[in-house]
Amino acid sequence: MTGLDNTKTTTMIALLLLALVAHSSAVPLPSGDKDNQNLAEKYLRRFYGLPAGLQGRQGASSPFETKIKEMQRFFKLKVTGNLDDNTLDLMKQARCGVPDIGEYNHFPRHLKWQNNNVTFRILNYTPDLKKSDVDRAIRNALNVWADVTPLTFKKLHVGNADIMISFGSKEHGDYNPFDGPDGLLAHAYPPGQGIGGDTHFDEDEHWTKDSSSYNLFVVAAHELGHALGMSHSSNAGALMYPVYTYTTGYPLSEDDIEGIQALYGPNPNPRKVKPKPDAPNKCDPSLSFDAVTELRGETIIFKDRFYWRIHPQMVEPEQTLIKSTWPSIPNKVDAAYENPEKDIVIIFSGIRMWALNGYNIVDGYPKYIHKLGLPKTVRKVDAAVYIRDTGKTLLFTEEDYWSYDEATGTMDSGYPRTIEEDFPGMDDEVDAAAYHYGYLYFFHEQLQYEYSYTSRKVMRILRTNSILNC
Ligand SMILES: [Ca+2]
Ligand SMILES: [Ca+2]
Ligand SMILES: [Ca+2]
Ligand SMILES: [Ca+2]
Ligand SMILES: [Zn+2]
Ligand SMILES: [Zn+2]
Repeated sequence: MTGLDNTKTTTMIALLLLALVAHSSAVPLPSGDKDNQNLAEKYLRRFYGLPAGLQGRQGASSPFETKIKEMQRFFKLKVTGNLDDNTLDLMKQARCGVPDIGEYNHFPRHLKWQNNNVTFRILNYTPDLKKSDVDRAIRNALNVWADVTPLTFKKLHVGNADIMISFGSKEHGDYNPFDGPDGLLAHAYPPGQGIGGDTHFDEDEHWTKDSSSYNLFVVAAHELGHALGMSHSSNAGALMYPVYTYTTGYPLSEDDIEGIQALYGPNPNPRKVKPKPDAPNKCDPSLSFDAVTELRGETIIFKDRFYWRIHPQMVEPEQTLIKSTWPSIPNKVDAAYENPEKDIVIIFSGIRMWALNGYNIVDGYPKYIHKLGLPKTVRKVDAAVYIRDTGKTLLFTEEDYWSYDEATGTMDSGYPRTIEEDFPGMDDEVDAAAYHYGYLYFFHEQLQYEYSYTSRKVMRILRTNSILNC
């Protein structure tokens, strides 16, 4: 504090405080809320065309509320018009820089290349990867689209190509700046002259060929979709979903294929591709579950490549790709259960199982399910449930079930027994099972059976998706 006496310091702090007070809006917000509000406005300006300038923050039908509702509709969140936790969480996720809503996209719709032979050129390389890895990621990303269309891609080394690909950070020459690490990952322009088709990656990201950071192939496949004329999809299973999610295997879903073929038609020499199914809809009356478990007070429901997370404090179940949370767990979960005493969740897929502690995979997994004492003839577990009152885990395999003693780590003798005999009133197979306060909940196809463990009978039959607020 040399050169400043105490009085001066106090005056300066007071002035600073005054300045802060003068800057805050009529309804003061704690600083965290204010940061969130700023983030939300930036997000809605960028992706939903919220007009720039001072916003009427509160009150019905303000532009802010209108835009937040638009975003909530796009992402199939509960449409509250408020900056609730689910909405804010989504705004914080890494994503593509292209706007979500057509009319606010800066470009006319349905642009496509007039010639099916499209050229591309890689102008510079990221230092994050070997040059050959970048070449391969871009080529594979283009092939994803070439597989299902008549398009072909020719690489140029000099001159002007239709799709000019480059890495850059912050302002990088198109007045459409990137933002440093995370947030915006890349953007691309729809087909057309000049900048049309050009595809830019944020060099402030760390690009990888695996799941350790942002995967260049996955992001490139998405961006090149824009470069071919695709816009964003609100289907969380689609490659054109705006939020980054790591996936393996052929990245297009049926929704993406439909979109690109509407522009270019199918491949006259179709290659065999296995499209990813679209995200399951929680209120589909024919919905069945793959697996259900508790996880530290939340309920986790697995279905196809996704899981729903139901938190007691959350209005809407949250749907996420399994791979985006646990890249090493297969896309299909057969069964899962929680042992809350050990604070562990076991996830089964085929003949292997993984253990989670919270959301983290425990070292030493996967292990073979036969380690539990199941015979080698069992190739998968249909459902698993831990009965707190007995310390036993029931494992369902086709029409049988087994009893595993968690304390001794051994399979109880006398098993398997048949589901039909021991659980009268139930179907003879189960998809998923849960246990709460003396009741077992068995899910099979579209139905959920509430079974009293003590009186050994079915008390109620509900729809499977009733636990998803449908
Ligand atoms: Ca171009
Ligand atoms: Ca960024
Ligand atoms: Ca980088
Ligand atoms: Ca199952
Ligand atoms: Zn995008
Ligand atoms: Zn750019």
